[in-house]
Amino acid sequence: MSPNDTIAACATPVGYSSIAVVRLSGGGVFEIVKKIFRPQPGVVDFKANRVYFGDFYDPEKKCIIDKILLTTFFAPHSYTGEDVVEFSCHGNPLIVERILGVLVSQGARIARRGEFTKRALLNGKIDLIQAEAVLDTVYAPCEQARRIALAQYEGKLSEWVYNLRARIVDLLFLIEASLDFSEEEDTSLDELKTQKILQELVDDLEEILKGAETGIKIKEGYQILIMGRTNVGKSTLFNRLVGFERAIVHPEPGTTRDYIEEDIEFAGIFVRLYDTAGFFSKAKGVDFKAVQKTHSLIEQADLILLMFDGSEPLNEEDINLYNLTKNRRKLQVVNKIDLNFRIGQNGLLSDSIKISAKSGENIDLLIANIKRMLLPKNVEQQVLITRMRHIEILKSVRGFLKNALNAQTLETVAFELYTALNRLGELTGQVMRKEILDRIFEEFCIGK
Ligand SMILES: Nc1nc2c(ncn2[C@@H]2O[C@H](COP(=O)(O)OP(=O)(O)OP(=O)(O)O)[C@@H](O)[C@H]2O)c(=O)[nH]1
Ligand SMILES: [Mg+2]
Repeated sequence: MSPNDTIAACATPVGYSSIAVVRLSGGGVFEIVKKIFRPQPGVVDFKANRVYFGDFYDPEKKCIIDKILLTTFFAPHSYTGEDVVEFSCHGNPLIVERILGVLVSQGARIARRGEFTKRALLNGKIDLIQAEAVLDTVYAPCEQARRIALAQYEGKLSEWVYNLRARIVDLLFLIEASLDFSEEEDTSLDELKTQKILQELVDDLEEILKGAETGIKIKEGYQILIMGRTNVGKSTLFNRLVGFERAIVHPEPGTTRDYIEEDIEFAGIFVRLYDTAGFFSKAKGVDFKAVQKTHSLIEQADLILLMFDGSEPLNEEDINLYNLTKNRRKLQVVNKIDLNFRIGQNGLLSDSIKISAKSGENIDLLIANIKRMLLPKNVEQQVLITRMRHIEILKSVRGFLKNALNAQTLETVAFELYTALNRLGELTGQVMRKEILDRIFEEFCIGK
């Protein structure tokens, strides 16, 4: 089928809602619109970027399906780069079905997953990184992820890649010139200069790859473990952070056995929070099992909230726990500050945060500290990568540039640089491989 055939899909979720939006894009949009849309009197022709009120009409059954708003976009100034209209109809699945049925009977076909965005890519409206960012914008699980997705959609990461690309091209140009006219002095490239440029490129790649871990975590979620001996108030804090009575809280020690987890967003970060069984070294039977379960989570946690009971003196169990988690990123949290303060002063509590999980006192402070520990300081200014596909490509580009650094001849340097450029092209979509495109657009929903 021609790439310019006309595609239709509902862009809003299936179900009852105040409105639903059906999109139509392609070469035959306005021919179809003329047959199925009856604007209110006075409208003679359609202009770009306007909204028209009128009837959606079924020309075969000769009846009105719904009163709608029609929004117009003319090629190339639309999302897909083609003529596009959006029908805002009442949000009833029956109406949407009828509208799509009429559009198909008038020559459109139902769009495949992500096909609108794919057309935007093929028509040069956006590059592949931006297409992926569209998806990330729709599915961002937290404020930070939304911010990064938007930055990528606006082209921040692409810009970074194009800049790297331009620097490689410049270097190649110098090398080629030097190879072609090696006798002429002013074009000859000295080895030190090549090495210096290559090293700068490698350094920049190292830096962006270093930030990738943060990017992936922001998108996929940080794991935070609440730990402490029995009864210090772990489940009380857990419930407070998740915002409802998820875990049982009880004055008796040993209440929580299996760990409990909830996905939440706080301070703009997406987090999987775990409440665990109270830890004690001489646990037996089912308590021992519970402690083992907690143990299994320590390694994978991005942050441990190690809790202490401020109303009791620090004891051996507390110290054991502190030592057990010594090499992990953690925050000491002294709980129950609404009671008499008996825990005393101890070096290991010197930078602890004092809270009352029960009353909520200082929870804001705790959250601010969690954010400070998880997110790098300048995260808002950083260009972050958030996809394995990007990481893999940039790692391989770094590999080619390192090969170039170690190459013996300028010809080999040039060869490695060409290979690096090719890989970078895959990142932005200048080099397109069908299976990669298919995999990316499979993740989209229909209508996007
Ligand atoms: N006064 C006061 N009591 C608290 C506070 N946090 C928890 N508690 C009480 O301490 C007792 C134990 O709380 P939990 O949240 O069940 O403690 P836990 O650490 O989950 O206990 P286990 O699951 O048994 O290890 C309950 O009676 C809570 O109401 C607090 O900040 N102040
Ligand atoms: Mg508990």
